[in-house]
Amino acid sequence: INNTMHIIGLQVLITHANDDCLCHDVIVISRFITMDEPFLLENRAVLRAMAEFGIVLVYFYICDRTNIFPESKKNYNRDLFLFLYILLIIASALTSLKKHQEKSAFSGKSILYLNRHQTEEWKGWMQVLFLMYHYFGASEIYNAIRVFIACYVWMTGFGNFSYYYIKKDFSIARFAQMMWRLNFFVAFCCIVLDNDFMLYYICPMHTLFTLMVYASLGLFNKYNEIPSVMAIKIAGCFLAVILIWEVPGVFEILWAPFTFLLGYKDPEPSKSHLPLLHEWHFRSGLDRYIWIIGMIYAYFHPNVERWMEKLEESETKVRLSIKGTIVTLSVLAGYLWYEYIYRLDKITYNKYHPYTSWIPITVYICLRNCTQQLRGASLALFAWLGKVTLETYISQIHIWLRSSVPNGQPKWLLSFIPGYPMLNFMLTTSIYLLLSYRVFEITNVLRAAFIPSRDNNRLYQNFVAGVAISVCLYCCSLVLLKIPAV
Ligand SMILES: *[C@@H]1O[C@H](CO)[C@@H](O)[C@H](O)[C@H]1NC(C)=O
Ligand SMILES: *[C@H]1O[C@H](CO)[C@@H](O)[C@H](O)[C@H]1NC(C)=O
Repeated sequence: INNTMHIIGLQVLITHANDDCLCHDVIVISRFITMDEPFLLENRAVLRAMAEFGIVLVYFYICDRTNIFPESKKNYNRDLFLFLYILLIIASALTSLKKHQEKSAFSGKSILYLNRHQTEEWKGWMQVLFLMYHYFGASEIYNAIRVFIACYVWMTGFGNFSYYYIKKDFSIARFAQMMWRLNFFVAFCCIVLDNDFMLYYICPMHTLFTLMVYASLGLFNKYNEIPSVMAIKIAGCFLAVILIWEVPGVFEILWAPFTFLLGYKDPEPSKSHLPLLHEWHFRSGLDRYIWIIGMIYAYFHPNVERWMEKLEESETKVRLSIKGTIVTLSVLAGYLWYEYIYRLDKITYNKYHPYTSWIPITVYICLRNCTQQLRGASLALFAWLGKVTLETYISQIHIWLRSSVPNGQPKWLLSFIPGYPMLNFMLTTSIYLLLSYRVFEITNVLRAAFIPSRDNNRLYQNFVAGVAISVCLYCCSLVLLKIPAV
């Protein structure tokens, strides 16, 4: 009876608290500390996700910052590299080829030519090569990796533009959810492993370009439908990029106040003389234009889709000749790009990259969508991998490869079975993929728990509480760090 009274009392308190909301977080925390059973049961999924996340981070620490598990050297062999990649494609084609029947929104006749499966599959293709490039140290495909990163940034522009343009949802909650998705996991990795944010350069880069898309569409968003306004906005984006990246000195002045966040110092002695912002300048500069290209493609997407639908309905002869021309032109453009740009050495290539990376992207898009069959099919295994690119990107450095020291580039491989490189590859890869996928789910569970979609007041409360708790923890750890020194 006592217990029930207690619970009823609490419940009353909580309903009351919910009314004016102010002390909601305090109540939640006190219920947690007192181990209130209904509370624990009610929030089982969230608590479990938090506990699991903690365990994952401990595992990260053990693998990368202690010497419990040995490390081994990277070893590149083109034959093996290609063998593994092609094997994966074959396995994936045999087991996970999917045909989609999503119809176009306009006439309902032809298959939608840009769908999520395709973009995710595209990410998967690239992610696998990107990861294998790191694992085997395949430095000969450096230029291809630069193109892949450009593709991701292109998709950031494309996806975010389409979303904001069509849904017009510029709400704080939606914005916070996106920032959470991009930065939650990486923030904890930085804290636990004492790394700079820039070690995971993909995250700040995508955050920046997402912010830029958000800003360019969000400002005066009432007028987004007017083509001339949109043209001015796109031109504004180009001008901003030219000003920041092409005019010498502007970049440094603009970003200097953010050095604490975006600075990076490579512990490698040969690179430690570089200015702190060098890495940020280099990485963000490589893909400075491609997000705008992604926005432009997204803007014209409905027109192209309508045009393609007409094409599918036209006479066979006309259709085949138009498609034939497009395919021939794409292949030719791709070949010329490969011959004259891709094959340049790394340093020269990087100079041309910002201005030419749209070529392979456009060629891929044209070829991937050229027939209805191709458009409608995708490999689910690659799409699955494409969904967790962010997590696999971050985790690889610590539980698949090894950097050993704070801020270190992952130069070694994590080795559970010394002497058996292939078996070890299999084992570490399985654990690594499993954990990455789990972290992806955990991020979503926690996001739903901490960022309410419709209640801005709650969101604000959570934000304040989060900042307060972080400051307290930071102070505690500062004190703890001082103790042994005394
Ligand atoms: C916006 O871009 C980020 C970074 O690539 C991505 O994670 C997010 O899903 C995009 N948002 C939408 C709505 O496509
Ligand atoms: C064709 O497919 C890709 C993904 O494979 C997609 O991103 C692209 O937008 C599609 N087509 C066009 C013309 O945009």
